[in-house]
Amino acid sequence: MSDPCLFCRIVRKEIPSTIIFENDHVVAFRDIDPKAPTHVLVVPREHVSSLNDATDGAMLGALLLAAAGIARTEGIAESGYRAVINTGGDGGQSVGHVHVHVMGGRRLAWPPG
Ligand code: DGP
Repeated sequence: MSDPCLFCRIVRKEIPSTIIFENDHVVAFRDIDPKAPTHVLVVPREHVSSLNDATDGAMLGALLLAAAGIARTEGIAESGYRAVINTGGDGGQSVGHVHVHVMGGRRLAWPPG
């Protein structure tokens, strides 16, 4: 049976995506439905369902360091950006593999809707 996790399949390149960065710990690819001029998802190679299930501090650090690096290479580090981890139903999480949204390139409203 094929892996039901969409992002695990993207990590393994079974499903095409526009990957812009990868290292031993994380893979980053463009969101299929961008909500800002730059909208990248950073995911761990290892399957972790949500932030609620994350116990590996090194993995979480790798996600955030990759997010900051992507902001620099995307040219939004100085103008500003948002790194968001939607978690659970009220948090708006729709894919059950923890991921950081890196969004920028326009002024983002606060608070989010
Ligand atoms: P969230 O709602 O926080 O779980 O974010 C999931 C994001 O994943 C959402 O912004 C859309 C994106 N997404 C869903 N399916 C795909 C896909 O097949 N490819 C890519 N690149 N992004 C996807």
